[in-house]
Amino acid sequence: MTPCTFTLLLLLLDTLIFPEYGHGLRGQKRDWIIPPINCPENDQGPFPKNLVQIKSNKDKETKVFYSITGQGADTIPVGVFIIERETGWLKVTKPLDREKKDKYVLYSHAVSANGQPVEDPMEIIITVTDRNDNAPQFTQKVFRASVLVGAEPGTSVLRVLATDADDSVNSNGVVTYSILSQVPEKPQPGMFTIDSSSGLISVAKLGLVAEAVPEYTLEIQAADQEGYGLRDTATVHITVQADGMSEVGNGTLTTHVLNTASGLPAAGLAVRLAQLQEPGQQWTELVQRRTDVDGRCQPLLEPGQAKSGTYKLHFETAEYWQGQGQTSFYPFVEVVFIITDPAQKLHVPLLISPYSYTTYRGS
Ligand SMILES: [Ca+2]
Ligand SMILES: [Ca+2]
Repeated sequence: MTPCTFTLLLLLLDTLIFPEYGHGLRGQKRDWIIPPINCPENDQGPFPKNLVQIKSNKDKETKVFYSITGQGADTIPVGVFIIERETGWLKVTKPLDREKKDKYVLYSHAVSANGQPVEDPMEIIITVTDRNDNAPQFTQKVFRASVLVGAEPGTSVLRVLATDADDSVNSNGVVTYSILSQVPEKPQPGMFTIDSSSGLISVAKLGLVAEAVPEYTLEIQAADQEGYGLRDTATVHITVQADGMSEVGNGTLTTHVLNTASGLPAAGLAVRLAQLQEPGQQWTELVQRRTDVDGRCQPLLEPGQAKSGTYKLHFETAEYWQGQGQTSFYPFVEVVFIITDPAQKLHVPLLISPYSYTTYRGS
């Protein structure tokens, strides 16, 4: 019988015997494998609860007393594990939480009545085994995204994320995503799909028309245990966006923001539109937007909404650069302009770098 199967057998009997050395077999000590003791988390007791009985074969010759040291025994967290001095029963005193600590390393000691060690200290590893005691959690309750009108199937819209504190080695901590509902179900259900493992939402079918359905609302789910365990839901609002400047109607005010340092659209940048209340110096905020992955957002003024007057576009540039891991010379950028002809469409873009910005009047 190999030492390994020997100790395994001893564990099945709930007893862990100090390995015996000697017998002329040099190096045998290193070959001994003490298998970890499994202790499920969140056990409801009653406590203290027996885990394993530690035993020294020296007890045939002399009275043996047992003790344990290590994390969870005599160092913080003290007293999670105790051992009965005379019987050697190792016990756990309270429910464990794998998500806080998944392994304890203890040492068991055996001494004789006069306090002399009768064995070398034996390492005992207690592995806290997982239970599915955490539901997945979406990082946001509400997600927003936009997609261009007529987008082809396969076009990426947004990646959502849910986390689960349980063990990702088993299915307790692995999240499966799905779409529960789509409102409205026009022109048909299933316009979007979600990758069950990555959380990437993409267009599934042709037929996204802004005039017909300007916004879709999806109810999405994240569930553990292959999609059948604990779950969380979130809402995704997807705006169907007219294609840039070309399809924006007359009288609308639009913007886009370009990061000239990277040459890429500036996504996630907060934009606010305010109008000057004349006569006077009072600004009235009209609308707030956030740029999408294309650096664009829904029109700030819809057709027919614009009136003659003085307007101000406020761009939260510092927040954007912070998000890029950079600092900006400008805490924000404000562009003030006058609308004289409300029927004329107006496009006011902003090109930014950490130390400069440019704007112009487009159409
Ligand atoms: Ca879980
Ligand atoms: Ca758990």
